[in-house]
Amino acid sequence: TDPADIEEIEAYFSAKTPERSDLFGAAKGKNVVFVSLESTQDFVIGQKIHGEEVTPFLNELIEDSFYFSTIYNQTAQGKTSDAEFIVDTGLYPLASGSVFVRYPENTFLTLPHILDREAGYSAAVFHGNDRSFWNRDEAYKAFGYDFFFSERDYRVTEENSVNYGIKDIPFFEQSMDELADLPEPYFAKFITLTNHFPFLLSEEEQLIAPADTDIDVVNRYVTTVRYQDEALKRFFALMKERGMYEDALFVIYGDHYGISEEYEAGVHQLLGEEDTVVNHVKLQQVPLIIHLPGTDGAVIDTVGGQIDIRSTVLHLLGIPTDDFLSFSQDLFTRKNEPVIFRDGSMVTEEVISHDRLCYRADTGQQIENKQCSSHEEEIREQLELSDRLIMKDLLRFTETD
Ligand code: GP9
Ligand code: MN
Repeated sequence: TDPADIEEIEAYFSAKTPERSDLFGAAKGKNVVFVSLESTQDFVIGQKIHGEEVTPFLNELIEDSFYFSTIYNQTAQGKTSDAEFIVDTGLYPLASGSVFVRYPENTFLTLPHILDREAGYSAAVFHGNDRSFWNRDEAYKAFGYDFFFSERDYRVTEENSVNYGIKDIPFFEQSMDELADLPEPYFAKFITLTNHFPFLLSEEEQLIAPADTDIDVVNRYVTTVRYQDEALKRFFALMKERGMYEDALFVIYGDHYGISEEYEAGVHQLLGEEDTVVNHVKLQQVPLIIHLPGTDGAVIDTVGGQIDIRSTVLHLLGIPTDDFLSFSQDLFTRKNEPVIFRDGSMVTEEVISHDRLCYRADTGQQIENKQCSSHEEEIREQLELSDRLIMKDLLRFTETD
């Protein structure tokens, strides 16, 4: 490796100086609890089907949370593992495959590493699937996780599981003892599973009737999202029961779309909207809810991406991000810069690019390509630098511990 590589990349980042909002340090020293919501798109938030809310618990939680209403998922082929990678590293996923599978031996500077180094946090992941899925058991070692609770650590039966494994309610219930035992302060990530394609749930467990669009996948999706919402409600109740709620900062985000383009007509039908390019792009939004007990909430409509979650959390924890090589920008001070997707398309507050065409974000009207192309160089540069950091394992030349 040419040492000029890392110097060039360091120079790129040192030209950017993060700002501080009044919320810098508002959650200092708190335990950090992440919940990665399987296949959860933002359109379900506040949505009603047959007059009933799909996410009653989250809708209520949002009242006293920071709800970031315009956050795009930036995942590619690595799906859940891409979301994890993006959030932990502030880098972009690869154009093909999953970093977890392709580069598990790399040196990365992740949220667990930073929290450990700056504030002595331990780090754990809770997930009901087999530990080798997405090569997590290997990747998590490089990512600085001290504990990984997976399928083998849960009591999984025929009745308490569906599809990929243990259902979300018993999953949270059975996680509580281990969570309570983690050395504090801790960073704990829960990855839900029940709301996974093809969205299966027995009729007795459906807390809302399926939707009635022409697409069955979409109709079922509503029921598994509703179930997941109930699981979150249970989790928060358990946190409160055990006196663990007050000391935690909760960060809840959707990992990627659940309804692929193939079935998307059902979503447009459900939302009563047209099947347009811009509506399709907007369906790539995922919820991001940050809940800090005792702090008033706000709806923040800044356009951002999953990549920004890391700096936003560090901001709340009072950890400066100035010298970290990442593309993450804290969402409380984020500038109107493009949110970049792996395929080179992007969104800003004003414009949306998709398949090399340019649209107005508000009306969806197609506009001249030059209204999008001013960002092209920056997009190429970011994706190229990110790829280079990963593929040449350049972070091993920086201090990570
Ligand atoms: C499996 C879960 C789902 O462990 O993370 O994976 P996905 O198919 O969404 O990437
Ligand atoms: Mn997923």
